[in-house]
Amino acid sequence: MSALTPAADRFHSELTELSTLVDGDRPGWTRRALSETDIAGRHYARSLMDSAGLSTRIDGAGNVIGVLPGRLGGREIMLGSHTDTVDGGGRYDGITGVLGAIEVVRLLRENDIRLDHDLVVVVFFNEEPNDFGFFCVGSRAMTGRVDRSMLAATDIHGRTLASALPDSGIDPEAFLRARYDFSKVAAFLELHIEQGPELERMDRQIGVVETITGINHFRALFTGRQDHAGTTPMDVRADAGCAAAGTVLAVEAIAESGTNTRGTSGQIAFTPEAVNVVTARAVVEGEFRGPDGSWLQEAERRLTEAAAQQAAARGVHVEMEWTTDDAPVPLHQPITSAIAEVADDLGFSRATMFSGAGHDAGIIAAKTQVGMVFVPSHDGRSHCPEEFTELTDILPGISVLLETVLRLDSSLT
Ligand code: HGY
Ligand code: MN
Ligand code: MN
Repeated sequence: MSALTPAADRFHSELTELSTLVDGDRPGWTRRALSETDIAGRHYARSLMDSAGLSTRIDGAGNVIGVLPGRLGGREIMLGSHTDTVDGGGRYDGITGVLGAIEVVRLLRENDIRLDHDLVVVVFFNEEPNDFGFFCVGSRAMTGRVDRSMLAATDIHGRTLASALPDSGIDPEAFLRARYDFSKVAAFLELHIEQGPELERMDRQIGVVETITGINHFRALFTGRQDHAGTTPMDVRADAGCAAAGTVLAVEAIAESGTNTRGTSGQIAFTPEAVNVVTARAVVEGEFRGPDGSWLQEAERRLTEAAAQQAAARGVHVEMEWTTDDAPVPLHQPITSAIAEVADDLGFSRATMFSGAGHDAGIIAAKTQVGMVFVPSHDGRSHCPEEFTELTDILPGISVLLETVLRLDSSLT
């Protein structure tokens, strides 16, 4: 195995370089999709893919796709993750899996190992939620889960996704047609940091993901009446801000009623933003997550009702949109077993896990067999600037990724 040991220094310097391509006006390590820095990040990843020997192209949805041809041709094993981040995010979410996949390609080539399958590496466009209410945008386009109504979705300033995409070099019509032919993909693997505390708590090196959480993402728009904060009596107000606040608390209460369920209102905006004006318009965006699809449907129903009550009690109008409605995704047993076996054979401790984070792997799982390899996150922190994984904790993940590719290459057709 020693010849196939990931090059720690190389990986570390690339991780440093890519993670520091950040938006200087934002906190943390920010490289949001649809921004200049995201373009720079994907450009950098593509240059590494080119120099690793992949033939690269960008599809209609902004996904960077690199191919290392195999001996037999026509059948593929696909690896991938993303390079965009949340606002104020961390250095490891996404890029660990992108750089890990590129490292796998290099190790194969440096050791003159030619796979039977073509090895395809994908940098998925826009994995994190964008301002239009969508996430995993590139993988959805590749799997045909996008439509024209998505292009018409607006951000809080009224700009449409269709008008934002060209700034990232994406033609909206090409976006709708950017389907990938998954009939030739035998398996998909994604390496990722855990983003939670379980592996560290259990003192395990590798997480083998069994299920990826379901995510129901909402946007609630409350329209009330703008009035003077000092002269308008409480009983005649239509305060959109209060209806929004009641909805935020309903999200918390509903999420607390389930097992391993989560509810978060991560974004709220009041218009106008003035301390002495009753709020005319409020927008709350948030989501429910959990391992049980029927609970998510019930949570969706309960929140829609709660928001309607909060609005009606104040003479406020509400429009509730559920922009994504992704059921929990069980990953594929032949692939998860292969990952577990590889981890055991390489002498890494491991655990099977539930992923509370969403991933492109969950979208791709509708089209081919999918497995995910997790490595620990220090203190379980993620989506924050403190997000950290020791290099010595990442390298076992790359080794497992590589060895799983080798095994699947010989066992899958
Ligand atoms: O939001 C998520 O779970 C992921 O990190 N994109
Ligand atoms: Mn993330
Ligand atoms: Mn991620």
